[in-house]
Amino acid sequence: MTVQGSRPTSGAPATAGRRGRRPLAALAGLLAAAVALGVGELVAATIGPSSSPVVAVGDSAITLTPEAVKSFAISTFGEDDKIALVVGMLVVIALYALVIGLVGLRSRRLGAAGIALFGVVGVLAAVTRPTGGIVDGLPSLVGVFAGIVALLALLAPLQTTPPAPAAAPAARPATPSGEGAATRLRDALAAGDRKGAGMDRRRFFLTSGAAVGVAAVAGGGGRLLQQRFDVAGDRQDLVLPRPASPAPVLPAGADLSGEVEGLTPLFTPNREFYRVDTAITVPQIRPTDYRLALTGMFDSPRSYTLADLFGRDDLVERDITLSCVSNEVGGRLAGTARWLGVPLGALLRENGVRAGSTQLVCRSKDGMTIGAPTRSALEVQDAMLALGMNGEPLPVEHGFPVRMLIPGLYGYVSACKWITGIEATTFEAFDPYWVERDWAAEAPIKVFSRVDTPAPLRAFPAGRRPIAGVAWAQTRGIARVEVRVDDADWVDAELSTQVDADLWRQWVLPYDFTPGRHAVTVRATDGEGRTQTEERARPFPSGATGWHTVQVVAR
Ligand SMILES: Nc1nc2c(c(=O)[nH]1)N[C@H]1C(S)=C(S)[C@@H](COP(=O)(O)O)O[C@H]1N2
Ligand SMILES: [Mo]
Repeated sequence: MTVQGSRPTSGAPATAGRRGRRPLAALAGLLAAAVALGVGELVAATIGPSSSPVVAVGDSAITLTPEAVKSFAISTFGEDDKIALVVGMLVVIALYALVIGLVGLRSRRLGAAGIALFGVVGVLAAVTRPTGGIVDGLPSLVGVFAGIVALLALLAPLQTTPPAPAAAPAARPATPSGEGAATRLRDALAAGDRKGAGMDRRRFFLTSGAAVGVAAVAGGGGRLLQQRFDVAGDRQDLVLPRPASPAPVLPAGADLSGEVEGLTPLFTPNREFYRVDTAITVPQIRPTDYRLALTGMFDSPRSYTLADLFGRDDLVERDITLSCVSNEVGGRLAGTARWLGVPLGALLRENGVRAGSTQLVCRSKDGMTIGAPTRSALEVQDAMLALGMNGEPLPVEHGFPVRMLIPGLYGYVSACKWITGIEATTFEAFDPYWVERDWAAEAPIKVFSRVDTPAPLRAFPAGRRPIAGVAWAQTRGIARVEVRVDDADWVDAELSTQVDADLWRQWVLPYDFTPGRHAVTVRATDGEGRTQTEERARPFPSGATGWHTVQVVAR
């Protein structure tokens, strides 16, 4: 390292200044983006959380993302897939903004155009969402306007010299010749640049401080104000009606999780229930605003308020396991709850659903479309429009105030959350969201089993301990679960008492583990005698298959 090198000769300040401006220009881009996003949040507070530029772009990103990437996101980030998406988006925006700042240093017009482009993306995303309207573009529009103003205000102090003379010295070879240095000095002086760097640092940092303030106050305030759309309070105030038909009493031995550590309990607490949907902001529906409209192939379709549904005298309470088509072998995208709801078949019949309808297209507040077979909706026992989950109104993330459930079908073809419409139609007439993305139009649940304990690769003392897990095949039930350790023969596990074919069953097999590594494999057979196939298949397009094997270590 040379001390001389770090302190350039007299001719260099203009060059160094120009270089010194670059990081500041990049910072200007970043701050301008922050102002744009912050102001966008503030305006979104007047329209609704889903008009927020970040949310709108994120929603569109989810819609446009190829299924392979989405499956990867679900299996990698699980419930945090949306957080991962938003963080990823913010990183991309930040990088883009840094570049815009640098571009803006060369040409303010291009810089402004760069931010405007970013706004166009936001506006397009917001207005083209399935439930988007023209006003939803406003937050992006106003945000971008504020962002451009901020960018220009931040770049101005970096460009106190007219561009031409400032650029000229830098273009010259940086020879330490007296002639070049003199010219540069003259240029700099002519430009009225007393610091020799062509910028006003003090003003830049003052403006930056103001930009940070605007971004933080508008963004933070906007987020706070958006909370007025939250319906958590309204949900708290609701009192669930009593079912005309309560859930059957659980038989003894229905839940073995108290006896076996690590075994999945029969009922999944609401807070732990898996969540899969495309909503970055959870749709908020006020109970008093709620309407369910039946349309299409009905003789006398009507619409229902939440009070209509709550006030019915045919409400049922049932225990049902729900599972996701994206569940991998051994996966945890399944849960069991005690649901309270309106029998779906009765509701459809009283509206005169026509015999020609093969598909019910369910629409949700967030614009999702889920297509369920009309026949299943009519004939599957305990298919319902659920209002309650484990004794509470549906949690907001799980579809408040109303969702559909049809035992025996994966969630993406039956379990529409935040449901606001049911259109009776045919499979030929309409491809719902997932089918448009090439998932199977009809998707009955495949028989599935999972080892919960011993946990993979966590060593335990050799000797006797239970191997245990769950298995499910809704509507058909589980008839048998077999376990194989290493290359030994299959052994039947003991099953928890069956509650109903729509619920999963726990299974337990006490086993004497010798020291060392062991491979534990499970396979289940459903009530119709179908045993899980060993053949591995990915979740796409109609559900994963294959035996779950865990590698365990006894010491
Ligand atoms: N409105 C809406 N409903 C939806 C979805 C969605 O993305 N949007 N996802 C479906 C899928 S794929 C599944 S597996 C279940 C999951 O329900 P849960 O989040 O309550 O577990 O909801 C279904 N209903
Ligand atoms: Mo799903």
